[in-house]
Amino acid sequence: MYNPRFEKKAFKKEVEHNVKTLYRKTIDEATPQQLFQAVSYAVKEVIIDDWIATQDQFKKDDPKTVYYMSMEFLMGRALGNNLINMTAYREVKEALDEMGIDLNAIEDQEPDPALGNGGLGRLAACFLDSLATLGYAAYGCGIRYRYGMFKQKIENGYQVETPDDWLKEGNPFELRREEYAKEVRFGGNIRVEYDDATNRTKFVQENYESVLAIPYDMPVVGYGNHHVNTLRIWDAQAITNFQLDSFDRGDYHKAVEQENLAKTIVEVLYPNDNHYAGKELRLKQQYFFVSASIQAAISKYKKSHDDLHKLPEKVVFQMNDTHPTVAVAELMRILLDEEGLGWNEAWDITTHCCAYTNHTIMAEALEKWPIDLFSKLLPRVYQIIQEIDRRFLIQVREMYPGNEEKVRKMAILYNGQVRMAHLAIVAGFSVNGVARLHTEILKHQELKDFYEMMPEKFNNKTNGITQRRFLMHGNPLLADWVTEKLGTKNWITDLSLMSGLKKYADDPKALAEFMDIKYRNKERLAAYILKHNGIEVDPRSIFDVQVKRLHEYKRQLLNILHVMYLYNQIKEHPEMSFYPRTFIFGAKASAGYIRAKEIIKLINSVGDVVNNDRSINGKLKVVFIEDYRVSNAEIIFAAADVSEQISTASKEASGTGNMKFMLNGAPTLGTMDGANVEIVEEVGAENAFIFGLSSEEVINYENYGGYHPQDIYHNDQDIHKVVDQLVDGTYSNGDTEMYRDLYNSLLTNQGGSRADMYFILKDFRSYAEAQKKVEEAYKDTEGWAKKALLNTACCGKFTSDRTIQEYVDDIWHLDKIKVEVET
Ligand code: 26V
Repeated sequence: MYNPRFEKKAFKKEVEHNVKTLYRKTIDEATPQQLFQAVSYAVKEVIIDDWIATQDQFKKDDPKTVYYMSMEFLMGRALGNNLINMTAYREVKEALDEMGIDLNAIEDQEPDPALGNGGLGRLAACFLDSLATLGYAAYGCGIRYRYGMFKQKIENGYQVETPDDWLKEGNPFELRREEYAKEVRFGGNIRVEYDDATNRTKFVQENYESVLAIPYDMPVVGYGNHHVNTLRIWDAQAITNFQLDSFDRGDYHKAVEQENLAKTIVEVLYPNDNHYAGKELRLKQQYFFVSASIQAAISKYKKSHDDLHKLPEKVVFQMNDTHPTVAVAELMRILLDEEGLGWNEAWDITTHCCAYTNHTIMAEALEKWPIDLFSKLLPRVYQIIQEIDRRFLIQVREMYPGNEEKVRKMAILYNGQVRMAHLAIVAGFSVNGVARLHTEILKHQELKDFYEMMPEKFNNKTNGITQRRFLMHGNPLLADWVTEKLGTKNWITDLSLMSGLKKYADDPKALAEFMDIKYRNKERLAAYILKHNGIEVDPRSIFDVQVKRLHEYKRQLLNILHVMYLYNQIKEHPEMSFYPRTFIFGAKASAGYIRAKEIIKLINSVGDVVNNDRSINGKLKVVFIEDYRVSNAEIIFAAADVSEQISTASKEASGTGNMKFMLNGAPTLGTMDGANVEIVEEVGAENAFIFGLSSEEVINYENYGGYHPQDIYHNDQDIHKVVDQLVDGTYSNGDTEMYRDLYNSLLTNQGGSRADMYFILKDFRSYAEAQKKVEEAYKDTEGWAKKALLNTACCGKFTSDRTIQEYVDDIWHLDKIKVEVET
């Protein structure tokens, strides 16, 4: 697709012009960062035209719009992605080449916008990409954190966190939109007034603190369709001019407090993944961006519509987990208190506008706010939740007369807490899980009572990923090969076409080409590892990769214990045949998650011992890639031979890394968990390596008090040895205490949590056998190539384009837009 607006001569001129006006420099004098800025502004220039055209089209067509409400958007770098989606990457690369500028080096100057933790935030980013590509009207609504996900350094094998100052050099793609600012109020008390004129009770919030929410808009460029949606993230600012109630005007303390409130609210992303801590500031963040976003959506609606009853025809709020669930009460508040609607009308509108996605069944991630804290911070919102709860419980009692157990289990307010998931389910018209197995577990275990009472709300939307970033941008060699083999580029927007590659599964030439591309990507990763870790790895070895957040349920510990086992095997049987392996890890641990940090240290310690043992002839290497993030993920997926997806069955809601590996031709070594189940269904069991307990088995053990890891420890010599090596100093320079906690976690019950609650020892043998099968399979070069290619060929289902189309068909019912631009 030729894009005349990136015509080389004009584009070069534009870059030169930008370097001159921004920095008073010539191209030769500019630093790489300055070149990044200059190029980005040149790209933005073109994006803006499409952005305006898209918004004009919205005005004409008045389409239904989805507001994707999320505390996290893990967008990754914008420049390369925008160029890809504007179908200008190649041209711009050439233009810059001619100026002596290397586009890759320029891209590396961009900080990763890391406004998310992991799966949930990256999913939101993939969804925005697909929404724009499919031509739907959508806003991402979130927070413009001053500091995103921390940067991870590994010092002496330990994780050290440093702040992610991502805005330091300025963000060329954002637009500050002061004129759309909204006020958000916290705390104080509610005065009830009777208004004789209207015959209504009024609720007036007094003595509150407030902040001004200022939106920053970032363009979200669709692929090749001139469609540009908006990611709107809110910054907070103190209210200085029209501040303060009259009685405390001049109150210096209050002014300072409001200044601080504004600063702290958006200061930093909570770096927890799957762990709820009940921090007041977190609730402030939630209400802050939710209130601002809902206010903005309503003002926008009212500009061209006069009947709020019809809001559900034009607006849908999708709540990404329970984090934005105050949205339902905030919408009620606006409809009741500001728009003067009655309860029933307001409730009818709200329950047709809000939908909820659940992303985890981990009990420790469920949001339950202490009523005390909640009602103090959000007094009016709390009153509304009380009324929602009161009316809901009447329904429960009607349906289950005399069953007070049901009432207790389902109440929104219970035991001094506000249960956000219950609120989301009661007020939402749709509740979805993120993979088939996950949704089934929700329906029949975690949310059983709700499913029984309102089955029509429940539905599944298996996650997906965008092939634009994770193949076109991350793996250009394979992307070009796919285009050549399929004879079309259409897979870029229709991933089901990948199935056309199946016919090459027995074609030796095609298989060799496929594996040659894999090899070149492994060389690229090997160079990255040498540069960043100083470790030499052999691209001919099997690249066995586990990259994801560090969490016990994801079982990085199982992986590294198995590496320790292999090392023992090689040492004990030096003559044994062993195909060289490189185990690659990447993972951030939440800063306060001690055990996760111990596991990082253990991985690095095992690496130190194994990588420096000359006696094993480099058969085994262990690499921990520092600061795993979107930008290096792209390089890692492209280079992987084996995709480690080894969570305890039932714990990983879906996983999305699994799909990125598959797309890039890496077979899954995994449990029957999350979307792995559907991956195996698509690619065939013979092209994956499945092991371990099933989710039913795990749930059964859990319901009947766990299992006895000691039995395994005492009966399996290899396991015994590996577990003992945690405390015999092998990996800790003789220190027997360094990994004592990990050792104990596997063998002894500990206040409330069972020994080996993630079934690591239970699954160990089965994992080791599956690993053995990987080795055997890899030795058969052509057989392996076939498996790898079939993974790429069968990944069609896992595009986020498919996921989004299902959300549109079943939940959102959006209208498609066609943006017309003259070129
Ligand atoms: C939860 C919490 C709890 C409160 C403190 C901060 C915080 C931050 C994030 C979360 C979200 C945990 C849920 C989550 O990330 N789930 C992941 O969602 C992915 C996308 O659906 C899915 O692929 C992963 O399997 C699932 O773990």
